[in-house]
Amino acid sequence: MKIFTKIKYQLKREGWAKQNMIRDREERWALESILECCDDPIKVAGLVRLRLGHLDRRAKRETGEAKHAQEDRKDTVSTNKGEQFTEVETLLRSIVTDGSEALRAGHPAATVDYWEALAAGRLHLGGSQDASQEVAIPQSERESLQAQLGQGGYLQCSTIAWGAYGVDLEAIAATMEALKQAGWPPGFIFMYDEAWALARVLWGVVQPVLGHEVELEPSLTAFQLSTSQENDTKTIGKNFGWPHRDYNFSESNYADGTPKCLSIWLPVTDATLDNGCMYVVPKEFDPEYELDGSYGHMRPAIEGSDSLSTELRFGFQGSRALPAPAGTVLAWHGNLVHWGSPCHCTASTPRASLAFTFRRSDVESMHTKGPQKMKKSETCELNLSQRLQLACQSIMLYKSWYTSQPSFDVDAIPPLLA
Ligand SMILES: O=C(O)CCC(=O)C(=O)O
Repeated sequence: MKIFTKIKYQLKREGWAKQNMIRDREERWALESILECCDDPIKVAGLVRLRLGHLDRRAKRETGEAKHAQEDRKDTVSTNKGEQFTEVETLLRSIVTDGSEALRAGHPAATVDYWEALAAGRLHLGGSQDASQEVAIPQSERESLQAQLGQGGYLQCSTIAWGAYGVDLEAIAATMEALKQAGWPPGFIFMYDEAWALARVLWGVVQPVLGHEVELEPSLTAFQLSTSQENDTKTIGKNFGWPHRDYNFSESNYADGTPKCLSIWLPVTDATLDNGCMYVVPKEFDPEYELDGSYGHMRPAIEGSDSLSTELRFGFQGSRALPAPAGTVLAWHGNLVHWGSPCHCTASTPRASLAFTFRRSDVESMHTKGPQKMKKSETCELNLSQRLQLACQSIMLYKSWYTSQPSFDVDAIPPLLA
């Protein structure tokens, strides 16, 4: 039996490798044909439409297959849990597209007072916001950050005086804890002005490092861990513990290795070996760093052929833990292998952190059903409803992290349903 499982697994792997090769070849043909007729816009538009037609067809088939698989799974789990899941997911989806209008009439989450009271008045919603304030990174520091990034694929910057930009990290951390106590996932910290003031400061770090104007992807999220004793399930907002890449090589770099985007991770409590810090694999230890056509590129860690083994496809000996005091900006290339560790029972304060992706403004960004990428000035104009959309979109974007370990914990968001 064991040998059959192994053969099946190897065949599957070969299948993936073949499929990637075929897709790359197809992509190359399409792009070359477009290049050949680029002085004829009508022809170019025709070829692009043809190509998109194929991609849509494929996406439809894959969504259909995923839906079938989900329905099959649903039949095998308790219908009770299945129904609850659908109710929450349906509500989240409608908030992503319609904002606070999707909440029942009179829902407290549609009011500023509710959110400000939850933050004990320490954070605000709807105050005046200022996009003009800039963080000025001295040239020598910029060069040192660029050198760190170029060498290892990641950087650490701990020189930002957050208080000077009106960002009280302690108040943010306390509010994330209050959100947790009230049943809200940590991504709802983006309901508050101060989380957006923090994001705007990051523009001043990312732009000089990438040497280009950048925009914020709508995939921002937040983490609020609990000690393993308090909660050992994968509820929303817990660490992403499997080694992974945020994007593949070509989504995150030009062909010559110049980065198109930067993933940013910022702890608002100290992040320690005890309470859950980040781990990275410096690119020198990652043989698949650039190999986005290969089977393992987006699978640096997967379950092995039996339930007790894990298959790792990077030099794990070179992995590095990055403990970081509150307010340290960690950044990495989108294709760098990384993960976040859980909070150990010995830790007194579980780690809380925020995560963002900034992408060069001349590069195509991700498209979502809800809010799209933002310029710095646009983050000053987000109202309560749009912030709700972003927080719910974040849950939907990352839900695979929560479904894969035992289940998507609907009980983590009762306030939305109340
Ligand atoms: O905070 C964590 O546990 C993981 C963060 C992460 O993997 C990410 O932001 O991409």
